[in-house]
Amino acid sequence: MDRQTLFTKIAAREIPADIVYEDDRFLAFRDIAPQAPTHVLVIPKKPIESLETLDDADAKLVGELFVVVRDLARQLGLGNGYRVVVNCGEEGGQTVDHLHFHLLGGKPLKWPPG
Ligand code: D5M
Repeated sequence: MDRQTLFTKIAAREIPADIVYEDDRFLAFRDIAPQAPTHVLVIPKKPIESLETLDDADAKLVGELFVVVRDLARQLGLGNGYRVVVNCGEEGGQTVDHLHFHLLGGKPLKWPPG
């Protein structure tokens, strides 16, 4: 059986979330602790642990995830720009062991992040 994570539980509707997009392979929902006016997490439903453990065989899946992110940014009105972030590992600030892309926008974002 596939590994369960907080995010697979959201996908299974075992934990509530504000879902903004879903198809058979991907899910997007609003972050519970938004760091920008728009802050959405986009995940593959496949429970890939992190970018670090990504299989080469999943490269196409991740490329397609980027297309979902692009389309969502358009749908969510982020025409003035946005940021996509993947936190990886402890020092990268990853707190949920299920690959996720943060889509942030709706205000001018500062650089660099902390
Ligand atoms: O990002 C993990 C993100 O997951 C962090 O920004 C909070 C968010 N989070 C945690 N629990 C939930 C629920 N239940 N709904 C929505 N968002 C959630 P990381 O890059 O791993 O630090």
